[in-house]
Amino acid sequence: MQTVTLTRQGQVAIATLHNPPVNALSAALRADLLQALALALADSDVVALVIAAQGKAFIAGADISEFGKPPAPPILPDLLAAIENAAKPVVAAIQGVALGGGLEVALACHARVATPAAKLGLPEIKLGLIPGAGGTQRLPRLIGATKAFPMMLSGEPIAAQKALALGLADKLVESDAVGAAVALAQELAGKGAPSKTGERADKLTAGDREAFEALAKDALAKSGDMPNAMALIEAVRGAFTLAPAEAHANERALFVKLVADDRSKALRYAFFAEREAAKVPGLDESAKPRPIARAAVIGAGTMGGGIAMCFANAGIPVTLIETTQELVDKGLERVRGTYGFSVKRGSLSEAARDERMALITPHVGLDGAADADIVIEAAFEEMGVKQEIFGTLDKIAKPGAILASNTSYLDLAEIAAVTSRPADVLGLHFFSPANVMKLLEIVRPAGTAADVVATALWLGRKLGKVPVVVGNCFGFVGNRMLAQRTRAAERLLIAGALPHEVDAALTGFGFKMGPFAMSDLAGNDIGWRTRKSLGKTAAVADALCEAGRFGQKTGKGYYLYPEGARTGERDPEVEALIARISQEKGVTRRSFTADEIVARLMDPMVNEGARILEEGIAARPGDIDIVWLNGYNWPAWRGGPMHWADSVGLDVIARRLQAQAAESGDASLEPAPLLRRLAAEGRGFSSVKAAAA
Ligand code: T1G
Repeated sequence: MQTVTLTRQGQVAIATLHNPPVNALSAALRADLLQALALALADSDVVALVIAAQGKAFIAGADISEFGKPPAPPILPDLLAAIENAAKPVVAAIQGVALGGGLEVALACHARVATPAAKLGLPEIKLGLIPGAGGTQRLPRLIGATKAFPMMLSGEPIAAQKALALGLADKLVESDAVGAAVALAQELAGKGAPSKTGERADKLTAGDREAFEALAKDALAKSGDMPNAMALIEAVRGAFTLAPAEAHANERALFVKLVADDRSKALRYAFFAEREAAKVPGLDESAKPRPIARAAVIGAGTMGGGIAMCFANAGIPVTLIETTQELVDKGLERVRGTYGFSVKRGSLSEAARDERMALITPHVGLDGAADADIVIEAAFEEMGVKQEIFGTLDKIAKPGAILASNTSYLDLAEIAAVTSRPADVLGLHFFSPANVMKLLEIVRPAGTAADVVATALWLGRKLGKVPVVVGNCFGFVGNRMLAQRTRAAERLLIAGALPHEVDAALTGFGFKMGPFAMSDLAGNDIGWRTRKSLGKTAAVADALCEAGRFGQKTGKGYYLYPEGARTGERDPEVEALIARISQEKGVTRRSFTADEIVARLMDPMVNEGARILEEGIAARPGDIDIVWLNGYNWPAWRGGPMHWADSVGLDVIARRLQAQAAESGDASLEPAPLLRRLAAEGRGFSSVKAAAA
């Protein structure tokens, strides 16, 4: 047995799992655990068995990388049946996370001992699945469906203390879970045949069923469009309506169907892509993060305040700097107000709010950054302004301090060039609202030191972000691709589509908002200012701004917002303006289907993604997908633009781009060389291996 060690304490055998890094239930671990169980049951000197684990996790669940491959025996349900039907008591000693199949192993045991560090959960819903090894049966039988169903629907783990209160854990011990489990196992051995969770029925009362059905109805109203929400309800309902064996078979059938569903495949792909993104090819392994005890943020606007909140939320003191007392007070008030919403919603206690506010020190003047280990500039998006700030910071900041800009598309090398320490300069691109959006683009100009990048990766995780290291170019990864979608959306208006049709096509694809509603929300003048600074034009977008139609903040943009409404209404004036521009350009307008709109918006984005890969701006296609999943609300169950492109077929996308390039005369729509090559070879982006940045 490679992954399980069998030892003895008195008459109790102990099977200790060691399958680093998180004891995922690989085929080898399942086989070794079954063998250890058989040895313990066959040994007449052994009266009971404890299942324990080495490392930070008890068991992190099934081995997600095995899904989609033919299941190797013993499949998990069979292993769990062997545990539950054992003639001798089996007790789980849970010292870390017991998730998914890991908790299902513990549920098949006859008792469970946990330490305070343990967390117990069934997160399968987050992978587009449901528990597939008895979780939807044994958990309701142990704690009642009214408690079990919300745990499985949210996928969030619970702490050991709460597990004890629910009856999910039998004992909570400060440490030595194994010792306590051995004692409990010995005790159970003297009480005859062990009681099987899967056969308990005392919690599944009529009242529990009624309460569960009410929760199920509410869940369907909220996420009925996800197949696994419905499957979870059907599986749990089986605990009330079917005999145990049938109910387990019903759960398994529902689970196996979901494993094959493209939405689950996309979520499982994203799980690994997010972890891969943290590995920067070519980054010096010996580079260690610099200590970050104090931060400073320059600019107390929406972004600066949000970034300061990220540090305060992570317990890192931060100085929030502005040019005048009035501006810094205003910025601090905005932060206090944002925390106030969380307190009102009940997601933050008043004490926690006060603690976090106390970590944010307002200050007027850049000298406030003198003692910071990292300074993040979030000032006006103009190169001159940024260079002036960095030139001054260079004289104020202490040696070794990292100087970062939150710029969303400007050249970090040009910013670094005005300092005497370019190796300490990089981009930390947060996404608005900075205290909410997960994505952090770590923009790495050529001269940035390896330990500065390592520090940024560490800081990203410390702030609870999803960090992705990207190269230094206009718009980096996300905004560079977004610019393509924005141009495509403008082209569609001129070719014949209307704003509400384009927006509806994207919300139908799974986005929360379409490009025009989003632009009205953010302010059409932002893009207008950028285009003017770059000497670019967009006929419809410019015409709206010239008419003062900046969006919600002016009551009208692509849509009308009567009396400050948050949802726009179609505006005949805008539609007449668009038709007039088409005419001026000699374009005969035509209608577009939702599928055509999606293709015309997404294909140019994917094409830009291919160029980004060719230039080494992103190390791998998965990094691009993680950027879009965490920074732009790309629908999670579609896996990101590059994963989506593979699902469409790169040959299809290449052909559509060629047709668009011919139709529009815009050569930039021709397929990028990488896209063309992969299409010709019948490959997908998933076959592209990571390249050193
Ligand atoms: N399978 C395979 N690999 C896994 C894994 C898993 N379940 N969990 C983690 N890893 C790898 C991960 O890819 C990374 O690899 C390394 O372990 C460290 O992970 C039948 C069907 C446990 C809280 O959804 O939530 O059971 O990059 O960086 O931040 O009903 O990993 O080092 O090569 O995340 O300390 C249900 C998923 C599965 C839990 C640890 N279980 N894992 O977090 O480390 S489905 C889950 C996590 C299932 C049953 C169903 C976290 C963690 P590498 P990490 P971490």
